[in-house]
Amino acid sequence: MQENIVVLGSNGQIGTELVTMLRKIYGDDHVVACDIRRPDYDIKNSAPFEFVNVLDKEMINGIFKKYKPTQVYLLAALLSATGEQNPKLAWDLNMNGLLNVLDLALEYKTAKVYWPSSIAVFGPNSPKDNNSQYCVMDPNTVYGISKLAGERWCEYYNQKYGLDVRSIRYPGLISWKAAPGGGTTDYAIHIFHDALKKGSYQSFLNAGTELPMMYMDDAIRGTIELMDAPADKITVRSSYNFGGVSFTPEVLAAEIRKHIPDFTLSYTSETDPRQQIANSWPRSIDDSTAAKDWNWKPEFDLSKLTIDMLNNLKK
Ligand code: AKB
Repeated sequence: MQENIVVLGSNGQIGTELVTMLRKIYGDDHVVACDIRRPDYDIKNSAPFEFVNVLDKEMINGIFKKYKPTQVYLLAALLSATGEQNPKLAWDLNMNGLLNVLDLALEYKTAKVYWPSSIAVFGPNSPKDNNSQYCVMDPNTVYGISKLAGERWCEYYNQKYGLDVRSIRYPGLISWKAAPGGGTTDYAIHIFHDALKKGSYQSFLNAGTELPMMYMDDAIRGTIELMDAPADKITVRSSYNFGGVSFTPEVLAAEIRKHIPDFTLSYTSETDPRQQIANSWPRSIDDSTAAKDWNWKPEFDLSKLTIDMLNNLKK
């Protein structure tokens, strides 16, 4: 069957790479990129782009009507750090954007919906290591609260209305193509840019702050593998734990030093508000359910992702 795919929030860190990969698989004309920010390429002579605000239900309705998508990816969101600066907007965008899409997907009988969750669903009383799929979850950021509530809505629409909605709890995503968008894990991207530009980096997270991370290539591959998995293999309709690698700023710096021997790492003298968010998140994730259900296996370890980041940023 020919797929028609709509990606809402296409110009962010994930969307930029997901759209490219989906267009490679399904063809340019079958993947519609939608965002409130216009892309920096020529829209008239390129694959389809639509200006869409996911909070405007009429506007999204127009997209469903025009393209009759078989798959919809909803990526538009405010992340952990920017969410804390504007909690009400974060709740509105992260929650009402999702409900708008779930309702329209039912109305237009969209075959599959994808919506990303995050390790931000865990909180200060969650375990710290190898967090299981189902453990205490008491997020204390508005981003985490909205992601946990969104997961419950996804499962609800699946169980009540039979909507085939799929989701992954992303860790911090490391990539070089598009800038990250206001997260707590963004230091792990900034460090590469500064290592190449200045030979030094000042981290806003403290030494010893270990967090789950993943290279974008793995994240995109895993996302598409989940969407391609047969529906009867999907046992989690809230959101799958998804693991890659875990490291602290100093471990990452030591890896970078293997390629840039003079690279130095320091830390901000004032405690950054993002530290408190990082402290509430786990160090590592148990993703055995994703491995069992749809054969998830990451390919990039710390050494491989460091080499790939540095090689691509040098170009
Ligand atoms: C963030 O730091 O907010 C995101 C995330 C882990 O969801 N990268």
